[in-house]
Order: sequence, then structure tokens, then C-alpha cells
Amino acid sequence: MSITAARHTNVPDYTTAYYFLEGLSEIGIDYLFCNFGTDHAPIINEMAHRKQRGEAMPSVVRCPHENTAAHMAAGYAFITGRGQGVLVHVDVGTANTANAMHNLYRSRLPVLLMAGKAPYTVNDELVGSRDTYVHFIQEPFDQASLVRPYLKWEWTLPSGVVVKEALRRAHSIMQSEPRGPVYLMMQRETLTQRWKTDEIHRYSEDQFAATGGGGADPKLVAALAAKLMTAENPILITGYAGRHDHASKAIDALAQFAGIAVYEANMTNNISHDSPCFVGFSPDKAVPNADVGILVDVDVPWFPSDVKTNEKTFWAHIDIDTLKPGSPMWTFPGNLRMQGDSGRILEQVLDELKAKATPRFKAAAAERLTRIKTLRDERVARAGKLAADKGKPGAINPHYLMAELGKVLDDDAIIFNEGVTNAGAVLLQIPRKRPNTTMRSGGGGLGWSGGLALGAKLAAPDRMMVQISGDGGFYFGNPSSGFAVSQQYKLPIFSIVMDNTGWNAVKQSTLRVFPEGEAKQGNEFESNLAPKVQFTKVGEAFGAYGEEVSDPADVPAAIARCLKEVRGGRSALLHARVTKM
Ligand SMILES: Cc1ncc(C[n+]2csc(CCOP(=O)(O)OP(=O)(O)O)c2C)c(N)n1
Ligand SMILES: [Mg+2]
Repeated sequence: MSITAARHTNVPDYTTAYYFLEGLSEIGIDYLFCNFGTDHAPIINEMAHRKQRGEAMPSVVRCPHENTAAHMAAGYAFITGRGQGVLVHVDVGTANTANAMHNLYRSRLPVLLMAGKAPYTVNDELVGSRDTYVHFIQEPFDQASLVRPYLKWEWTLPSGVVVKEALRRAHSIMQSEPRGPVYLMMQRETLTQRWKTDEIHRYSEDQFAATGGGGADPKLVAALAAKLMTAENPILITGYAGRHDHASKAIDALAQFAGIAVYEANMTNNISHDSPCFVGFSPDKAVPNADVGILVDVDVPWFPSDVKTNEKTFWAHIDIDTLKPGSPMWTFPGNLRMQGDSGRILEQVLDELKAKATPRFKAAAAERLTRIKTLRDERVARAGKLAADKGKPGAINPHYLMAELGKVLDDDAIIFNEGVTNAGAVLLQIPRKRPNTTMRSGGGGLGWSGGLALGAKLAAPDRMMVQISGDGGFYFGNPSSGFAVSQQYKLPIFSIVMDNTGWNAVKQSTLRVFPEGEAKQGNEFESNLAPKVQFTKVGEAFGAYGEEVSDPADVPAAIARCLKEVRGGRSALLHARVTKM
């Protein structure tokens, strides 16, 4: 007997789905966030099989809506840096994740999205053949097109023999910088094929590592350091450098050494706001006056329609993604483009500057630090002034509400800021000492904050997760699905809805384009939503604690009660009636 023949007769065999689950564990997928359908019969059966045999496989989190599943994976990746699995039902389930894929892609969060495909055999030729109505109508010509704009990689598994190789490839790509979603599709007949154990190879992380960002070309580092040596008004603008502790520290160290004012614009992951050089969230006034500007991990440093840049400014752009190939237009200046790990590159620049620094440079930097301190003090004073007005019953001032929240949250708490037109109040009023403790989606698909908070809670059960959304955002987030998962998997989060009775952003956008238009004249902005809704009932239906707060005087006690409930183990939903739009 040939070796091959012996191999085919002497070793036990299992289905592709069995190896698929094993392969997921091997690539470090701890969780599968699932919304199942007929396509998953082979996987569900093997889940039971592996459980019975006591074998490793990812834990399953069943989510009533795919929006929750995909955003939970995002939250888990936000905390751990590791992409997880999201398993959904053919084209329809995939379509329901499209909003989340947009958000993950734009937030550089990895995820392995997986879906079945309708079986391709119709006459029972193979195990898993079509056996129900939906198999005939759930096969579009191009299933992946539903999420393709947000993918780094996609494939349909052609045969179970390569299942582990395909999973490793998917993993290497999603984890490589800039990170993002990958998508694997699988037919039932492929999942039910049987393979001998020695036909399925293992692909270790050691040999198939993901690529990260490195340092920069020393020549570029020297060029930037030389510019900073003679700069009189340098600024630094970041949007998501705070996703890495070391980048936040490097920004602070360089800014303090060289006297650079630091701004966080259209942020996704915060840096430490404790840095003496951190001056706020809008660089608009500073940009035209800067002689040297450093863009660090930022997608939209300012809106060119509002800010005129100065042609004489020397711009360095340090980013894990300087090219922004996912955006047809990207129009921000860069005399130097340094792609790589921003923290490392800034450390290189600081080393170079330290080697070059003259007493004159040090004196000038110290003088700039005093000016920066004034800017910083002004921002703190402005925030205090805004929060001093508490609002009135039925119209709580969001600044006051957020300031009260800020007083009682610890430094480890994480804010998922989906406040839309009140997002600025969240940023301004809640002190953030630690980096990556305020997250805003890099994408624009509303309905993400609940799922992210739940996924983050799963990854970091000891930390307080605070979801802050508008009333519009709350609807988009499929809250019944989110609260169901919170209850079933014991993931308590604190949700705050800032209810201004509608889509203020839509109204404001109409006013920006047509300041004196017909919409304004008629006060017709098509933005009002149901005014008398009791959002608390949505949470209560799933065992959450609900509290409505309408009088500013009740805010501190309401927040305290909600936090107590969350610490006690169940989610709390605070419905705050804030200043109307
Ligand atoms: C999925 C999705 N649909 C529509 C929009 C467009 N949109 C942007 S902001 C906004 C209003 C959000 O309302 P709310 O959360 O109450 O915040 P507010 O504008 O009132 O501050 C809408 C509808 C979007 N961003 N995402
Ligand atoms: Mg609103």
C-alpha cells in the first residue's frame, strides 16, 4: 500500500467544519459573535461535537442582531488589539453588518467576518445540499460586494483541505497595519467534506506573522528635527495616536521638549489629555500661523472649507497609513510623509532633537511652553464656564451633564462617545488622563457605541464601560439586541442617551448649507423624532436599570444610582432630556 493510501485508511477523519473551529482557536480567536442561519448547520453540529470531546474552540456569543455582533468584535479588538470572529447568515446577515464593517474599517479595527453561502448542489448530491426555500433565493451573484468597500481581503473557501491555511491568511491580513476587516465565505458542501487529520496542516503564527509599523528613514527624521530646531510656532495634530500608550507618551515627551502645542482633531482614540502641551480639540486657529506642523495618525485634521493653510508651513505627516488608499480623496499637506509606528518615529525625532539641541533652542522651547500653558488654561476655563450653566427642567445642559459624569468616573473607565452634536461636550468635560479611554468611531455609521461597549466589557470585565449616544444614535444601535446580550452574557454597561428629540446634526447641516433657506424660514428640518419616548423601558425589558432624568438638580444622584447598578452587575440606562435642538 502506498503511503498516501495508508494515510487515507488509517487515521480518523472529521469534517471541514471541525477543522474550521480548531483553526479559529489556533489563530487566537477567543470569541465568535454569531447570528446563525441554515448555512451554519455543519458548524453548529461540530460545535456540539467538539464540546462533547472537550476540545478547544472559540466561545460563542449569540447576538439577536448582526449590528451588535460586529460591533462587539470591534469593542473586543479595541481593548485587546486582536480581531475576533463574526459569523453571520449568507448575504442577508452580511448586509446587516455593512454599517459595522464601515466603522471597523475606518477605525482600523481588525475582524474576521464569516458567512455561509447558499449550497450549490440541488439534487442531494452532497451532504449539505439545498433543502429549503431560502437556499434558492439567497445566492446573489456577488455576496462580498455587500461589504467589499470595507475589506482588506475576501475569499470563498474552495475546499476544506485549505481551511486552516485560509484562516491563517485571513488572520495575518486583518492583524497587519493598518488593521481592518477580512471576509471569508463558505458553502455547506465545503463544510461537510471529510478530511483525515494529517491532510489538514497547521500554520503557526511564528511563521505567518502579521506586519506592524516600523520606524522611519533616519534621513527623514533628521529633516524633521532640523525644521523643529528653528521653528517658532510648531503644532502637532493627532486623531488616533492614542490607540497606543507609547505613541501618547512620545507625543507628550516631544511636545514638552520642543514646545509644541498639541491638538486632537476629529479624534478616534484619545491621547492623554493630562499632557501640559495638550491644548484642545480644534487646531483651526493655530493652523494658519504654524511654521512647522506635524500630523500624527490623523484622518481629518481640519475641514479645509473652514481653515486656510499657509503655503509656507512645513508639514510632516507621521502615520501608520500616510497614503489613505481607502479614500478616493485625501487632501492634507505633507512635505515629509513618514509611514510607520507613530510612537517609534516620534521617539526617533526626539532622540535626534536631543542630540542637536542648543541652549538657544531650549530657551525658545521653554518660552513656548509658557504660551501653551495659557492656551491650556483658557480651554479648562472655557469648559468650566460652559458646565456652570446647568440648564433647566426638560433641557439639561449637556456640558453640565458630562461634567458631573466626569467627576465620578475613574481614569480607567472607557467612554464610547457617540454624542454626535453633543460629542464635543463629552470630550471637553470628561477629563481623560489615560490614552485610549475615549473612543469615537472613525466611521460615520451610527449605532456602534452599544456594541463596542459590550465587546470591550467582555475583554476588560473590571473596567466601567460608558456608552454615550444621542436619541438618534440609540435607535440605530439596535438597543433591544444589545441589552439582550448584556443580560444573557452578564456584561453590564452604563448607557446614557442625550435626548434632544431628534437629529440635530441633520438640522445643523441644512442650516450650514442654507443659513437663510426655506427650511429655516419654515422651521422645517425633517429632523424631529417622537418626543415622548421612554427609552428606559427598552432597557427594562431586558433586566437593565432604567432612569429618566429631566431636572438638572437630579443629575448627580441619577448618575450615582446608575453607576451603582452597573457595579452591582446589571446594565443601566440613563435617559437624559437635554437642551432641545
Ligand atoms: C447609519 C446612519 N444613518 C444616518 C446617518 C446620518 N446622521 C448623521 S448624524 C444623524 C443624527 C443623529 O441623531 P442623534 O444621535 O440624536 O444626535 P444629534 O444629531 O441629535 O446630536 C444622522 C441621522 C448616519 N450617520 N448613520
Ligand atoms: Mg438627537
